Formats: sequence, structure tokens, C-alpha cells
Amino acid sequence: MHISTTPASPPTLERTDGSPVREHIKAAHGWLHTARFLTSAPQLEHLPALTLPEIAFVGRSNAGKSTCINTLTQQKRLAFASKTPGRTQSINLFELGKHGVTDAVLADLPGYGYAAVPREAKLRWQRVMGNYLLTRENLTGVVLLCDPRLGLTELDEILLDVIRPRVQAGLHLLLLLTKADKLNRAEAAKALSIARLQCGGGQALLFSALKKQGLDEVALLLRHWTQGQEPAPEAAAAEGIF
Ligand SMILES: Nc1nc2c(ncn2[C@@H]2O[C@H](COP(=O)(O)OP(=O)(O)O)[C@@H](O)[C@H]2O)c(=O)[nH]1
Ligand SMILES: [Mg+2]
Repeated sequence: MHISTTPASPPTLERTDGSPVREHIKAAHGWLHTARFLTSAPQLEHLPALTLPEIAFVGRSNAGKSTCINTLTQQKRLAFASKTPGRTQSINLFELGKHGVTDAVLADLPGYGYAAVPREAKLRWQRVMGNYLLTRENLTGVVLLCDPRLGLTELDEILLDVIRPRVQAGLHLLLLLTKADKLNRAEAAKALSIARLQCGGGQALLFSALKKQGLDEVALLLRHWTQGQEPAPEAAAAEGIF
């Protein structure tokens, strides 16, 4: 299986053009704001074969996925695209890139674990998602969204098991703890340390769309995953920016 390659070591802040990290954060947001609907695929075989780096957003229903994607991209339209009848159980792709030059793709996968969905539909969907995560060749990173008040569900755990070999082979993984504004400081710190243990080989971050918490880190990280040369969030943290 081909896994998109990324630089062996995260780039540092020493850039030839000497631009400060804040400029990179701004650029990362500007880049995410270019998101536009590309296509919707009800089945895996309907997905276009792409060579561009692709980042998948996954998580149980109500985890805060739509809100997160909208906040990152600053585009309510994208959520509408994902809510259009017929697209709700589809993989929706959005392209990213300035001046119409697509350089990465976001994949919005339907939420799982919603009790009211008939069993057959659930099983079908789990197969589509499992196959997508295992076989999508240009998949560069996975953002697994989780409401830390509920913790990882059984389906989240299964998903992590499914992608573990790919994560070990270089697939990026971010366990994003949403709705962090609902936690106090101690709860947030505890949730983050548990998540760091659970995401073996990946990273964990706190996120709040309401408070705009974690927005800069996620933007920088996604850009780093797909464009390699951008400074990793760790570098920004070392500069005292986060
Ligand atoms: N307090 C708070 N609520 C949020 C946040 N993000 C999402 N929500 C709420 O959580 C619910 C589910 O969010 P949604 O984005 O639709 O979840 P999805 O099913 O995963 O797409 C909605 O009522 C949102 O308003 C957040 O950062 N803070
Ligand atoms: Mg949603």
C-alpha cells in the first residue's frame, strides 16, 4: 500500500525568508479559507482518484465535526453541502489551494454511532469508512473528533485500530477534543493526557469552535501535514506562541 510520504523530521522555524511563525499561522488560515466543494461520493468507487494529499475528518455524530470544519474553513456553505439530501451518507470532498490551484483535499466522512440509523445502513457505512481509511492511497492524515465529556466510543476505538498500521507507516493522526469550552482547566488537562495515551503515534489537541481554542494549532498542523515545509505547531509552541 502506498502511503503519502512526509519529511522525516518536522521543519524548524529557521526559514530562508525569515518570516515569523505568526505569518505562517495567517497563511495556514488563509489557505483553509479557500476550501470549496469538489465532489460527493456515496460509495468508495465514486471517489475520484487523486494524488493530492487528503485529510479525512471523522467522528461520531454530534462530536462537533461540521462546526469544526466550518470554523477552520470559515465557510458555512461546506456544512450545507454535507447536509444536502443524498450527501449525508456520502464522503464529501473539498479542495484547498490559493488562486484556484488545488494543493490538498479535505474529506468529510459521515458521522457514526447515531442511534436512530437502521442497523443495515450502519453496517454499510462502517464498511465504506473502513475501506476508505485502509485503501485511500492519497490519505495523508486523519482528524478524529471526539467530545471529551464522552470519551472515545467503541466505534472510535475500532477506527483507531483500523488505521493503526497506517499510522505506524507514516499516516498522520490528530485526536481532536472538541467543545473544550465545556471543560474546566483540570478536566481539560486530564482529557488531553488521556487522549495522548489513546492516540498512540498520533497527536491530541483541545479544540473549541466557540472560544476559537486550538484553531491556530490545527491550521498549522494541517498545513504541515500537506505542505511539509511549514513549521510544525511544536515549533510555534517553542516560540511561546501557543
Ligand atoms: N459549546 C460548544 N458546542 C459546540 C462546539 N462545537 C460544536 N458544538 C455543538 O455540538 C453540537 C453538534 O455539533 P456538529 O458540528 O453539528 O456535530 P457533528 O454531528 O459532528 O457534525 C451542536 O449543537 C454544536 O453547536 C464547541 O466548540 N463548543
Ligand atoms: Mg455534521
